[in-house]
Amino acid sequence: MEPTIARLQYITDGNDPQQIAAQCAAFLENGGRWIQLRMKEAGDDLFMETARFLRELTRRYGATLLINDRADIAARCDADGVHLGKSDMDTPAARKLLPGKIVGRTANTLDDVIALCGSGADYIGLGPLRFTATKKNLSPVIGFDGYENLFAELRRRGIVPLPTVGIGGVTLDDLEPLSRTGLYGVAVSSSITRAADPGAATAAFVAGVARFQDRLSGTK
Ligand code: TZP
Ligand code: MG
Repeated sequence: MEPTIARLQYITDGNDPQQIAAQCAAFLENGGRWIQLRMKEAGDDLFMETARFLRELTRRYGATLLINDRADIAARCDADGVHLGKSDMDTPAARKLLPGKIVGRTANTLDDVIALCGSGADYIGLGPLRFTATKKNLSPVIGFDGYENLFAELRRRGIVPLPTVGIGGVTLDDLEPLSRTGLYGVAVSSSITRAADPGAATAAFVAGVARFQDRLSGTK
């Protein structure tokens, strides 16, 4: 059976387990059901400990937990899958470590998206929409027109993309225009993490995604 890919994905920021736990709890309490644990500067033990904690927490809510970059940590904490960048291990290698789990991949261009279709991955994170300080070594911004043109070109070529979530500086106000482009959903970090009230921000995103759900790809 195909895994269900959430239309709202929360990506953690920073390397402080207490902060991550509090933000993830707020996300889950307000209806979020997909968390990607991204700890770029944590050592293995801290990453593993945080992953195990979030595994317990997400299970209580029936939520999905993905681990960024590290299929080995995903396997050890029994996460639901891994999100891999372009320079990480290939999808077949990840599948060997994580049989039956979700493998997501990053794309920044039309060519990346085309290469990932039929690659065995389950979903694509495509970005950045705009500049964001959350990610170092950011690829060139795609923008709203960029997404629209990219999906139009896929249609022109008769290519049906994997479920593709937009990422990179996504705000609440972006949901409406993004829902017209051909995206399946969004992945958000700072608009929730850095909100004055991450729980209220989550609730607004959950409502926003539901509001524009009919226009998102895969629902037409
Ligand atoms: N990949 C592309 S942009 C990005 C990642 C992980 C960061 C997303 O975070 P934010 O704060 O929503 O821009
Ligand atoms: Mg990566």
